[in-house]
Amino acid sequence: MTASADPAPAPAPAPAKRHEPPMLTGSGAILASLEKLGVTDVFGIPGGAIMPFYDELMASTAIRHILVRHEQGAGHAAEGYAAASGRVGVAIATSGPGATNLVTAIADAHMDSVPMIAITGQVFSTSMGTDAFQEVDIVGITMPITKHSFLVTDPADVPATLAAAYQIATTGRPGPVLVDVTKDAQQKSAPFIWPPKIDLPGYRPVTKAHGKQIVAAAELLAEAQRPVLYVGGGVIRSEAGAELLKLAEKTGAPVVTTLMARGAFPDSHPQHLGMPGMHGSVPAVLSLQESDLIVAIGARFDDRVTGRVADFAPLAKIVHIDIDPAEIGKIRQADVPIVGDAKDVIVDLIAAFTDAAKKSKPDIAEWWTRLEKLKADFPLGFTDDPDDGLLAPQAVIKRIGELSGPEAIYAAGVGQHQMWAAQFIKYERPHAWLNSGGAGTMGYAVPAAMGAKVAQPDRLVWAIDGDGCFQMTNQELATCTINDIPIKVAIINNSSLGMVRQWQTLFYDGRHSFTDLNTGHKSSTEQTRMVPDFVKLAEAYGALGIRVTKPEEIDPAIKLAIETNDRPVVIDFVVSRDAMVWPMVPQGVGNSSVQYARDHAPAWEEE
Ligand SMILES: Cc1ncc(C[n+]2csc(CCOP(=O)(O)OP(=O)(O)O)c2C)c(N)n1
Repeated sequence: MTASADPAPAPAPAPAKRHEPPMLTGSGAILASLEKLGVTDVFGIPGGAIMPFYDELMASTAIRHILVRHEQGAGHAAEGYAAASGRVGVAIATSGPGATNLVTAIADAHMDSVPMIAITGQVFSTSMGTDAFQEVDIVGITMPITKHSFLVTDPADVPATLAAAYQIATTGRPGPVLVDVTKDAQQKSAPFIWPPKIDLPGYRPVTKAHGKQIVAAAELLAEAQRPVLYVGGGVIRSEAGAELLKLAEKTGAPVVTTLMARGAFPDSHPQHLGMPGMHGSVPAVLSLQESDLIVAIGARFDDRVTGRVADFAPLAKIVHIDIDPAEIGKIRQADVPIVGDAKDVIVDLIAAFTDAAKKSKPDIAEWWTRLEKLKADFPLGFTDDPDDGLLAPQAVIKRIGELSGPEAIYAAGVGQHQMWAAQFIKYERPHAWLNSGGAGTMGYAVPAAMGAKVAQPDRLVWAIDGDGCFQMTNQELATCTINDIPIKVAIINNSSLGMVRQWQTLFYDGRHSFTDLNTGHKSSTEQTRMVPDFVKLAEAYGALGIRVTKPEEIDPAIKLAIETNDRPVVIDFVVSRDAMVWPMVPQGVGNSSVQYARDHAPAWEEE
């Protein structure tokens, strides 16, 4: 046989190796998705309907789970984590009461535009609708308080749903997204397919604003004689602090920062007038009232800022910049509406203003003369030596700020102490001030501080809390001690639900109906039982507890707290119960009648 001239037939090509996606349980897919999204810390509590996921979570080396003591704590911790770092916060709960315990924090995140993912277990899909044990329709309950709520019943849907949840929570106007996963979807397996691109029909947040609108805004700004930059929390969420500083310095306009925006513009800057609104500084409140142009940036004309809307800034034209088109014109008609991301819009506005200012030479010197007079006439102040011989709460808070500095993080509860913390601590950078602005949720401070400390372990983190608020979520001190999260808590203990008491004093003829908490003293001579004893409570939780009753003890206690990092610290500052938050514009009244202090202004005219 001779060899054939024909070449030997080539071997049949091996079938191309198909890359099979790995099979994962739904629980494994939740974990893998979170890891893909770069999540490194989550807060939660297990229970029946979320146990398959917790079983996976135990083995994760990439994700730290912090076992909280109440799901509300998980929610606020996720919020604090997000607000301090700009990253998404994640909270986990079981079905039924676990999920409903998250609701307050979800609503809070929704009001304050906090990027958050809440993952809840749901009963078996076959049991849904049967009033099964621990069944609630958490998707239905949370629909009005989330950007979106998903129900997952098929493990194959887990990756795309979590990718979408992340996208929705963190883009456009940030906010909370809930992902409810049935127990069978957690247990069953499916191929894990990570979506190459997330395309959500109907979800297209606008970030880049319309050029014509920017030019129109710039022209108004160049012509205005009494402009004000009214800055809201959107500037912090959009990381636009540096751009805002440039805009302010370029235009020379005064800046006011809302309760949600403290730190968006440095308090030390000479163009800063402080916080506007119900407890705002007189210069901030009156600058808006007298302004001829308000440039609102990431702010929403909240009723606590506007007072009686019909009387708010009657002479001002409005440029309203917001990423959420639903905010524009909601409360006050905008002359120039601008939908876009604050950072991008400000950059464009600076360029357009530079051009516009060449044509029309802005002159705001007279405006500044007026504003400087307001600043000089109405500085923020307080009575340093209350009649009852107890500590001045404002002095305590001021010293915490001075001794801790601008690099620290301050999370407040809700009430008088919150307003004093907003007024008397100097904020120089975004993400230093965390609070519940929109919902006003008592109990926010301790868990939010815990979350902030997890996100920013190298920063000093204070919870500035009221004796009422502290009693709503103080159980998270156990979480802090066990998980080595050494936060500092300052209880501004006025032995009462102080802010409500203040309203009772002013608007209910001093009838203090059910606002006495019996946690502190009525005066330095009339000492009462303190229930609970916050120092003993702190010690029971493994924290260092300190009580401060005299002015000379304030600094040493704060310094000791700052130096103590092997456990949380709680300082019980026993303060005067009669101290009031000033200035004040009461609800339903025009802002021009801002009252500087109780005896310093004409009587209010209520609606
Ligand atoms: C969950 C919740 N319940 C009730 C209120 C109404 N509220 C607003 S401030 C306040 C008093 C807070 O008291 P405390 O924590 O002692 O702070 P203070 O005003 O004394 O500084 C109350 C009851 C609220 N904001 N949140």
